[in-house]
Amino acid sequence: MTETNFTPALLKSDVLRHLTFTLGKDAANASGYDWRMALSFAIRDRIMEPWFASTRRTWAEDRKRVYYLSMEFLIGRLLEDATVNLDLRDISEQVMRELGQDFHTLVEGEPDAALGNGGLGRLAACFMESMATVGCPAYGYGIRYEHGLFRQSFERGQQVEMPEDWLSQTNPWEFARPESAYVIPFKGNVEMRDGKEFWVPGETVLASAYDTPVIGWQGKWANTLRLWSAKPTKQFDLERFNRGDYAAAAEPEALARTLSRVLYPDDTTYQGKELRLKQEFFLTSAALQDILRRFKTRHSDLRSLPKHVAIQMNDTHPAIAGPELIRLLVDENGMGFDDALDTARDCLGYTNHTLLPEALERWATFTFGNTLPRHMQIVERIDSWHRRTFSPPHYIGIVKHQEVRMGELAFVMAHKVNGVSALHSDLVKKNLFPELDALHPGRIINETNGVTPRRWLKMSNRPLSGLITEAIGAGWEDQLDRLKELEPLVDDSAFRAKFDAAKRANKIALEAWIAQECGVKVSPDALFDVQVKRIHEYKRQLLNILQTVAHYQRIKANPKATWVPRVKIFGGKSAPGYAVAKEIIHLINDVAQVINADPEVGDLLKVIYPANYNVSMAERLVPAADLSEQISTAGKEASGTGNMKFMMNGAPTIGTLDGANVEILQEVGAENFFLFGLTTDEAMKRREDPDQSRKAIDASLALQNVLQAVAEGQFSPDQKDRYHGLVHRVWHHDYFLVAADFDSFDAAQDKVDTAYADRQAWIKMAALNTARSGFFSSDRTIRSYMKDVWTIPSAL
Ligand code: 26V
Repeated sequence: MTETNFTPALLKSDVLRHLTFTLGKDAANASGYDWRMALSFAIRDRIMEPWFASTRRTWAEDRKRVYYLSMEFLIGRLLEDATVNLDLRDISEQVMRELGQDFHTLVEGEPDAALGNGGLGRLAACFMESMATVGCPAYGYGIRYEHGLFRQSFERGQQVEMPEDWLSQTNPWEFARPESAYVIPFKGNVEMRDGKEFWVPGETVLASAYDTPVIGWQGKWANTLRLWSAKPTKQFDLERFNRGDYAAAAEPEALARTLSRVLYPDDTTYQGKELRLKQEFFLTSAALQDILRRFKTRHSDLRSLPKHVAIQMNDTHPAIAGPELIRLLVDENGMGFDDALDTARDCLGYTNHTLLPEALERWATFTFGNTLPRHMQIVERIDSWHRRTFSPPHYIGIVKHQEVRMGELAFVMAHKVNGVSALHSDLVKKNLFPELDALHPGRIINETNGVTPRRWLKMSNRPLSGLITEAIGAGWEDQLDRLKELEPLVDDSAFRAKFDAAKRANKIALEAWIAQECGVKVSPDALFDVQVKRIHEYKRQLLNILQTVAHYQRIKANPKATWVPRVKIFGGKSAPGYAVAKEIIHLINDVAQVINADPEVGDLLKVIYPANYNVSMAERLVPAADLSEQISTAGKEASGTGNMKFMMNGAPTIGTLDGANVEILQEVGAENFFLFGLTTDEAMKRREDPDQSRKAIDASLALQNVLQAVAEGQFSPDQKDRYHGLVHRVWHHDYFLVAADFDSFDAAQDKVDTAYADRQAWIKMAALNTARSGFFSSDRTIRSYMKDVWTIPSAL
């Protein structure tokens, strides 16, 4: 990069040039959209040099590359992130001010790229940023969904889904690469030709590439996110058109485009939908064809592929990569099956992100064989090869009960399998793949998740990141362990005052936003208690809202007592077909309405649930949080990554011993963490008692009162029996142990109140959370993958 790129004068002239020549607008009548585009293009220009330089170096030094295959990339906005990593954030603000524009307002005009559901997709986005930051040559491969995750609104307290439309505006960050396109085959038959199997597809679509550069911290390295868009192989049926059948002439086009039309919004229950399988193969085949094409421009011996190529499967969604790579090597490149299998496995790694049985992918052999007939044969062959070679004591089948099990397939086809937190990786070994672990000792490893501190601290929390730089100097952004240097300062009252002021500034900003968004006035003196994540029974938003009701009842019983004022903030979407999750959303909104309208309660308790939680909303909420709710049933949350963002931003956790909470507790110390609830082992034991929830309710007067109020319709006066079903489930089918953990959670919340009331002690605890969060940088995670899974050195 040349220093002159960084002068405000040059940036300004580039913005104006783009406004004129790229947007075709006169400054006098340019809209906010036009100005944002002009700035985005001017910033984008400054990414090109590091991007090209990185690519050139990778080629010149013939470096090994990582290919991160993911059905989801939950990116959010890119403009401010790019300015931060190029060190142009403040200059951009200044330049736009001189042009009469408010940087903040412009930035917020950018739609979120919401090409993901939740944790798994956001992790992929953090990994892309960290791979660029640590100089790991990499490509992300995904699908360029026309519609990302749906927009959520509430109508009479209930979730309503609307299509999301991020591409209806120009996306300034992507480059169409129509020259990089691959034919993706489906269906048809396998025929024998000269004693070899030969796939004759029944239909084909074209995968066409769109590239987005991903720039790392300080622009030292940049990688590519390559997203595939489906196009028809046959643009247009000219014969039909000429016959006058205009609608039918466009059919192949319409059919092909459905493939990249929409992101599946259910990340909790697996449904064997053919279109989903086709999407998975579409991504995977396009990526592998692209990888082999790139490899072959330099090398000819495909057996050496693993020396140059590491392919990471983000969950089982791209697990067809095993069979597809074998197919490409055997059918299209003449390699023998056993060599192809070894080659593929030496390239492939598999990350597991969930233990929930209902989320594990299994395809009916009928669907699988119909859609991918050649792969069905290859899967059978992998399966029998595996049994023959390792002769397991018990039957392990990739194909079992007329289903293809994608977890087993991914495991067998990967040289490393990893969980995403210490506890989770243990459970992957002990509960999910015990037999496979015994056959392949050492294959399962742990790679605890992380988050990028550039987006989640530097960019989104300017008051705190400014204070950190003031306190320990610059350079912590890519050496997050340096936050440890803050530790001695927590005993300095001047530092604590500044830390508190930073948090307060964020809370005041959020207060204004809540007023505008929800029409509710909250007090920044209250404790901001935040639970934001997808709505799922195992994440137990129900436990949180029921405890909120208990707290409300106690205030009502004794309104004059001294209460620590709280704002309970919820955020999150439910899968559209997940009825129980939708009921929980309804209940939260109903409870909010009653409590927020109660004059006797006033500022003592407010319940806020802004609609359409997404990455950008997280960037507002996380910095303003006083308390982080991480309250999943032990053994169910693979890792969590929101928990890490809150910790970094100085919000202590109230949480169970689940996922990465275990490691957060370890890092921050028990005195700075509000632990409650059953452990994984205790939870499993507890479920053996069919009467467990009734016993817990019998033992808890508080819970009895809460359940009675909800069941009676105190929060649904317009429909008193609305929550009969929900309350019945807590009594009789409480698999996620809401009742069993209720009193323990309630007591922990009480400790939070007591701790919060001691202002200086609380600020110290909050600051220690930030100071001890260095481990949770995704840079650490990526370096560990590079060493233990990918065997790739840094290019920096
Ligand atoms: C499953 C399915 C089923 C088929 C349809 C679409 C779909 C989409 C996603 C999933 C799997 C979701 C698994 C997931 O998101 N796991 C989360 O991964 C985070 C990153 O490792 C981790 O922090 C969370 O604890 C974990 O729930």
